Amino acid sequence: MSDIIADTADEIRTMRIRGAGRLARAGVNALVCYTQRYTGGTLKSFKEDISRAADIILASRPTAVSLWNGIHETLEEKDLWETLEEALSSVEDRGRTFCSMSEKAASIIAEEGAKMIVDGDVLLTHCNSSAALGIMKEAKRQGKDFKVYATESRPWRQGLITVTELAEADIDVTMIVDSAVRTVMSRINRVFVGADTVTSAGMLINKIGTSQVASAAFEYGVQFDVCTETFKFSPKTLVGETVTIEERGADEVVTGGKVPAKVKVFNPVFDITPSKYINAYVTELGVMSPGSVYGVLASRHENNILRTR
Ligand code: RI2
Repeated sequence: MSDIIADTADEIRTMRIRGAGRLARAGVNALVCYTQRYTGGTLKSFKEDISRAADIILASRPTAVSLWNGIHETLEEKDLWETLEEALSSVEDRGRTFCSMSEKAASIIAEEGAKMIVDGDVLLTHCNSSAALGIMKEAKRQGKDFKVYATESRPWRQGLITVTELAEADIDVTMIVDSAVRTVMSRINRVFVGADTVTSAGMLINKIGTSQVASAAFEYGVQFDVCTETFKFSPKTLVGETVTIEERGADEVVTGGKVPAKVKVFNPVFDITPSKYINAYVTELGVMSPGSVYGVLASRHENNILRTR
């Protein structure tokens, strides 16, 4: 398989490309580049090759449904292709459209979410979500005066990226360790987090620790909002599939990878936040309740609900 497919899959697997939105666009873009460079084959060989390429990209990380949605959107017309030329232009056009819609969604979310921030707000965010940070940067650009607490987000410490980005945007930001969330919650009046996958029942799958942030927010009566493009809504959950939670190696948890003898390490990357803790999903279609997710998915997939697997 070509370098662009293997290299992109490797960059996603090793988290050099990360963040659910970004990795979906990178996976789709790899298929587009592969297609642009495809020479000398037949329609039959292209169909086999692009399916293999898609499988390699999809196997890179299992949880964020944005990648699955992006790849499936790009290859949606596969059964209708009649010539190689038609196949090549379909993949290119659909892939480019997915990436540009995803980027446009991010800027709409930034505008929608920024409306929710008022002067004096004290926000909390977890891990590193480009959707959540886009909202904060837009609110700052509009001149709003607010503060942000950001978790460290062990084991990868993506919180460092978050605080760096916010400080560069001149936003008042304080970093905390993950276990300080309950301690600071009395100072917080709104939580903004990102999403890796949202189920048809409105449950959130996001970075490990998100559900603890949500339950602390619930306990303190703090608004907990999820910032996400609707391509992170999972059509697979419409037909009863559960979401695979990625587990990664012990070396990410134990410094230097040296685990003491007889010690096991469990390193789940994401967790599940029940919909009862979530006030709203801030999306490119507007701000919606967890109960609205089913309707968005059902209307989008009503004709091919059984083909979502
Ligand atoms: P955006 C990240 O996962 C975090 O869980 C973050 O909340 C989510 O993706 C969404 O990120 P990881 O790739 O799409 O760091 O909002 O495991 O950037």
